[in-house]
Amino acid sequence: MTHSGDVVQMEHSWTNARLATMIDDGLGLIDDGVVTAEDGRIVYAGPADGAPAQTAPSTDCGGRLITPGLIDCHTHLVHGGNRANEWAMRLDGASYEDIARAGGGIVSTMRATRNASEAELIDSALPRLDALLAEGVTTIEIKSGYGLSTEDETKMLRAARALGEQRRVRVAPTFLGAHALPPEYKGDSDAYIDLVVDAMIPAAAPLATAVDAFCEGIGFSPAQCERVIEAAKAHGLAVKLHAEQLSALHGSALAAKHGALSADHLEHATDDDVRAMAEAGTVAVLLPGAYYFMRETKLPPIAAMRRHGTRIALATDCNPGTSPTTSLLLMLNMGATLFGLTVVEALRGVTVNAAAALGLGTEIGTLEPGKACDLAIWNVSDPAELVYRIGFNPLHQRIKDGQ
Ligand code: DI6
Ligand code: FE
Repeated sequence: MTHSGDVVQMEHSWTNARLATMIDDGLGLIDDGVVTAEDGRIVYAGPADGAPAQTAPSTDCGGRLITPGLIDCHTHLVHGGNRANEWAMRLDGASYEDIARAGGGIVSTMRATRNASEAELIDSALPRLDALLAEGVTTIEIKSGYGLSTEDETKMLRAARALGEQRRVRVAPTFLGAHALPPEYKGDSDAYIDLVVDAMIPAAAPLATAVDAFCEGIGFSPAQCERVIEAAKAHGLAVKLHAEQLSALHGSALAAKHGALSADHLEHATDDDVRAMAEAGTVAVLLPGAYYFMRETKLPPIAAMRRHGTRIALATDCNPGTSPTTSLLLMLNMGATLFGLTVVEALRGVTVNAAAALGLGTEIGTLEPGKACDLAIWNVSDPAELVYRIGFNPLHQRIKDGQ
């Protein structure tokens, strides 16, 4: 049948494929597998010998591996400018905190973001988005947090949503007004949190699905973040938190207490923090790109996460200050090399657990009937190859909603 000029098959099958369904606890591998989609939804994903009779058009995958489309569940993809100059300063010996206190850091990106129009923000984000899509990403979370005024935060969220219209990608927009204190507040962070709670969250609520905050010594205190969380919940928005990146303020336990979807970074999280997260079902989003780029040495407590059963996701944290990467495949490798994740943990971290970190666990993240037919088809047959390579992209084809 035909939709708006494009020829769209209502039903389609991908045959002769190795499936990594991500069902249950492992990769859910099926050797001679078939995926069938109808109207953008998976109707069958399983062994060829159990597949319904093939009447629909099909694609022979030649033994290639099919995973769920990859999910980058933590990005700051939309922002003005870049901070290559500050990176040069850091290479000359300045610390991230030194630069932030001297008016650089997040605030320098704030200025560039405020000075950009919505169209300019979209244009500058598109090449970054395209780089992620070229690696099989079909869903991306995009945070605001560099506008730091009601007008500029909502501009960022509109730009994030527009990216989802300009490309075939699902965008989960997150409001991160409590990212940094804008200079016009002259150190009065409580007054800024008043603005976030009273004006910004109500304005952002129709544009975002979640609210995040930077719970950190150079960000906002746990008490301030709790005010933001409560306002988010009052507006029916999900909650996420940047926590335990630079210090142990136990924001991750606070996130768990409020049933947050995720707490992210977590290098300084304690055993109690990650136990609370496991009990609440709050996903631990690990960001090895930031760990690497900041030359962090404190490892997130992976052993404790395994012991308590905390779900682990991996994301790029794509941002101009601490993780200027647009490669989720590189994060798979860094999650393994730097954090010691297994192939199963790394791949579940960019599929099923990343879906949970966005509250989209019933919609995406596994190959099973009823979910959106978002697929990444790879020129490999062994899933370990996706975690093993450094700077090589074996994507064969990306399918979003069955197309
Ligand atoms: N943690 C991060 O790693 C980024 N934001 C945050 O809260 C850094 C953002 C930046 O430096 O621009
Ligand atoms: Fe971040």
